[in-house]
Amino acid sequence: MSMTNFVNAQPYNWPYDGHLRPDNTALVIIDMQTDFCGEGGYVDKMGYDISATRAPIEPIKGLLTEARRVGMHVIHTREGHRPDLSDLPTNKRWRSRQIGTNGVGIGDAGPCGRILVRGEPGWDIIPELYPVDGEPIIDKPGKGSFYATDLEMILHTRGIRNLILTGITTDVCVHTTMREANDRGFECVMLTDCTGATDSGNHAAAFSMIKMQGGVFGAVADSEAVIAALKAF
Ligand code: C5J
Repeated sequence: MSMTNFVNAQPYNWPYDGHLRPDNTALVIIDMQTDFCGEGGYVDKMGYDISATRAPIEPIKGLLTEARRVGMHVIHTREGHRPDLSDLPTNKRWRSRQIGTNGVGIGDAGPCGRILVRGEPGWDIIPELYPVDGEPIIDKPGKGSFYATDLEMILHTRGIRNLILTGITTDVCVHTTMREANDRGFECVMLTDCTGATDSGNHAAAFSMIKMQGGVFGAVADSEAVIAALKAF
């Protein structure tokens, strides 16, 4: 007899085939870096309200504890660039200097060090969610977690096919990662309370988009539903 295990999700219970197991599933925590949710970081300096990008910290913490308890894969990502900025497209840098930062953008010095530059304090993952041994960290130069990284190889090597997507920001790096993953055949769910955006309308729209066409990119749930499903293990 084959056991099925689902997360209560929309627009379908996730994963589609009921094969949710700690060994074939990863909790992916995207870009929970000081630059995106800390005081003096990039998002703060742009003038956005960091309470929106800090909101997922506690829900992710709860889910992370449960994921570690059941031995599920946990993968972290960080957006950032080499100190010589050789992997920073000039248009990305130009655009980042346009809004609210007095010309200070990616690669420039800010209160938390050079913005989104690898090795700088603001670039690193916040202490509350810091990875432990055995949890891979994917350093990515773009918004998606697959482009110019070894994430896909790590997922295949570990036999992972289901991805639980969390982190910031909902409409940028988390959504881009979901789209990249979906096109590669990974079965994805994104969690409403474990994500955050700099604009609440964009946060809501990001989830609305996922639910179109029978779940065009996957499914939508919250951490409570995932934790309930993980109680089986
Ligand atoms: C952004 C991200 N918003 N992690 N990055 O520039 O979503």
